[in-house]
Amino acid sequence: MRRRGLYALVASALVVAMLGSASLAAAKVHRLFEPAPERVPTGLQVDEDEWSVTPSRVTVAADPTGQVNFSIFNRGEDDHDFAVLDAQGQVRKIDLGPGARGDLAAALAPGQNKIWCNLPGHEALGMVGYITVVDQYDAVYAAWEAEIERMLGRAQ
Ligand SMILES: [Cu+2]
Repeated sequence: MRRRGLYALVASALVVAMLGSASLAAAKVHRLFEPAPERVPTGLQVDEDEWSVTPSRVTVAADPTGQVNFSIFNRGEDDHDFAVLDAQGQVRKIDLGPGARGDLAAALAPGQNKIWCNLPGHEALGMVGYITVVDQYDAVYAAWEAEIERMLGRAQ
């Protein structure tokens, strides 16, 4: 990861050299570091209904405690639950009566994660969805690198 920081530093120096105008370059380099690239949200809302499970966003990252935070709303007329597999492969779930809201925090494996209603037959009826868990650090540095590439492209 230290190499990425070095890359950012070298790229910044390149931008300064290529732009020629010190003040303009300073402004552009400043933009590299402030504001910081947007962080990936660490929580999401999930709507459940007959028969769907709908996440408010599909890409999330763990919070500083290592957990993804779900806020679930059963908008349906029947009982449902909300289930997700944690990083240890254990089912984590919360029961939700009609109109009920609930929160669940779980440490999830990176990559695609299934979220579903674990009541018998409900998944087969459509109560299933997917989210993708990304690494916050990698995502922020990817955004930085993309910004550097964009700036270098503009400077040429
Ligand atoms: Cu259900």
